[in-house]
Amino acid sequence: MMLSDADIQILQRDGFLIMPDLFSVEEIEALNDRLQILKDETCPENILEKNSNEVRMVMAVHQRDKLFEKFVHDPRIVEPLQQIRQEPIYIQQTKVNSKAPLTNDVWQWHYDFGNHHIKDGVPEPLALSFHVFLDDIGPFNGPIHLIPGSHRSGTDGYAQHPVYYDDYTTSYAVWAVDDQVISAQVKKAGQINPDQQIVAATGRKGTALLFYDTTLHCSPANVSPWKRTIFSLIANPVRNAYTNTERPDYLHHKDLTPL
Ligand SMILES: O=C(O)CCC(=O)C(=O)O
Repeated sequence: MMLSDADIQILQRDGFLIMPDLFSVEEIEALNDRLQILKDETCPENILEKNSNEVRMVMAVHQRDKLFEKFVHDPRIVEPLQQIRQEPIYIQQTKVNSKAPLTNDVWQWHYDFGNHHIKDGVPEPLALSFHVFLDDIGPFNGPIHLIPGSHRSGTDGYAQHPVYYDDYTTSYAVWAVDDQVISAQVKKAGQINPDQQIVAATGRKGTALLFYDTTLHCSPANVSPWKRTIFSLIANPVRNAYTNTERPDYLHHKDLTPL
C-alpha cells in the first residue's frame, strides 16, 4: 500500500499522518488474542506500570509471537515506510503500549530521537514510528497527543529540542521535553492553524498513526472505563543504526536484517 501525494504532504507538513481503518477489526482481534498470552508472561519484556501490576509495555512482540512477526511484515506497514525512506530499514523496536481503564500512567512530552540518540547512539533522526490502534481510541482513554509541525526547526531540518531525564513520573524513564518548549511549539502550531494546536490521534481499532522521530508527542492518563492499547513499530535506516549496545535487545533490537 503506497501513500498518496496528499498523505505525504500531510506527513511532511504536520510530522504525522493518521490512516483510519487500515486494518480490519478481525485482524486486530486476532492480535489482541495473542497479546493477552504475552501479557500473562512474567519477563523483563513486560514492563509494569509505576503504581500497579498492570502491564504497561509488552516489548519485542514480533520476536515473541508468530502473528505479530507476520504483522510487522504486512505491506500496509512496510510499503509506506519504504516509500518514505527508500533505503534498507531494520526493526529497531516493536512493542504494545497499554493503558488499563482508569489508570494514571502517562507518557511525558518527548520526541523519540531524544531517546534513540542518547540511549542508543542513533546518529540521525531518521527512524519512523508506525502505530496501529488495537482498541477504539477516543478523547477519554489516553490518546496520543501530537503537536503539528514540531518535527521541523525553521523552514527545514529536523528539530532537536532540548531534553531532560525523567525517571520519576512513570516506570519507563524517558528523555522528556520541558514546558517552555511545548508552549512555544503549540503557539507556533496555532499560528499556522488555530484549530490544530495539539492533535489527539483518535480512531477505531485498526487505525494507524505514522510519525517522524522528531515529532513532539505525549499521552495523558486514561480517565475512562475503557482500555487503550496501541501496537508500535520503530523502523530505522540500516546505515543509521545504533552505535551504543548497552540497552537490552528488547529495547533496541540489534538485528540489522532489512525489513
Ligand atoms: O503509547 C503512548 O501513549 C505513547 C507512546 C510513545 O510516546 C512512544 O512509544 O514513544
